[in-house]
Amino acid sequence: MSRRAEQSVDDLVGRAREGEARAVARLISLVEDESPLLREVMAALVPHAGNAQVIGITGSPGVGKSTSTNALVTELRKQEKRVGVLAVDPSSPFSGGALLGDRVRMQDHALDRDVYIRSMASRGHLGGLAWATPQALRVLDAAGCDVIIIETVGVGQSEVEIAGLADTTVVLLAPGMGDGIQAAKAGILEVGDIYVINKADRDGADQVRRDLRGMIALGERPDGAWKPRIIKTVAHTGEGVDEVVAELHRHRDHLESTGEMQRRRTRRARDEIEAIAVTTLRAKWGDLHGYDGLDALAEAVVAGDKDPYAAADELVGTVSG
Ligand SMILES: Nc1nc2c(ncn2[C@@H]2O[C@H](COP(=O)(O)OP(=O)(O)OP(=O)(O)O)[C@@H](O)[C@H]2O)c(=O)[nH]1
Ligand SMILES: [Mg+2]
Repeated sequence: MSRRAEQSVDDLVGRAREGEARAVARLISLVEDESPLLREVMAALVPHAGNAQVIGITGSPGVGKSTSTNALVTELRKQEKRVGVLAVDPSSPFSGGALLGDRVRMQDHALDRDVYIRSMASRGHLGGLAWATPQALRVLDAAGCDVIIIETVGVGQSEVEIAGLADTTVVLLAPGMGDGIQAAKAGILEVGDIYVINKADRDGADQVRRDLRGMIALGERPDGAWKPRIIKTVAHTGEGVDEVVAELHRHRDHLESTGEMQRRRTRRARDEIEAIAVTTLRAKWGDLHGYDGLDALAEAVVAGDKDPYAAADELVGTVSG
């Protein structure tokens, strides 16, 4: 990279660290656009990252994730924490639409310098969520966020995937949504560090709690392991949200004192390295479509001179070489 580009990346990182929202936005855009500056940006962030507690919020559509995120931000701001929110839509190539509603539900914090809210769509990326989200997390972390909340929009595999990115996973359930069955199906009973029964102002919250408690109790946990608590909240009034925040802090202390934080982060970094490496390889593969050697290999397979595995090995040798 040219000297000028280097200076501007350093400058951007410096301004992001001072809490300038525009600089943070620009850095995340460089991630989303897979900018040629990305490697440089990531290298510049290294000395500043590693402090933030990353919290994943998962749960069925409409369970109250955005409302709860908004309430959590309010509570964390009372403690003067700098907070980042990443709303990730893994299925849509657009950052508008459904995410617009989330913005509205989080608008309490629109003018707060110490709250950074960003919507991200990750479908355009080869590595999807696994690739782009950790890089955006690094930006927010380096920008000085004490806590980063990731909310996924939409359903499916992504809910469990997001748990892989978080230090602490909060699973939201609510009465009247058939959540008991959904929870078991999505495997979120294994990933929850904190369970929240939201919409506790509605009938049936205690029943959901009983069902959930029964299901959690079924899982074996070794001595000294974290025992997830179940907390009832009413997200739009903020009731119970202080308890959730207290539990978030307690979980962070637990992760740090047991070495589990280090283990989770190492596992996450492994996934991240793998996703980047695979993406890099795939990009090289793309270039190989125009590679004459591939035609020659294909002809050899058709002629019966080579089996496809041997041909593929030869090709992989070329790609990695
Ligand atoms: N009665 C009641 N309604 C709530 C509560 N929390 C959220 N809601 C309402 O439930 C609806 C969905 O809330 P959201 O926060 O958008 O839910 P979400 O999980 O983010 O939804 P998606 O992002 O679409 O998956 C909204 O109309 C909220 O006002 C609550 O504690 N009690
Ligand atoms: Mg939402």
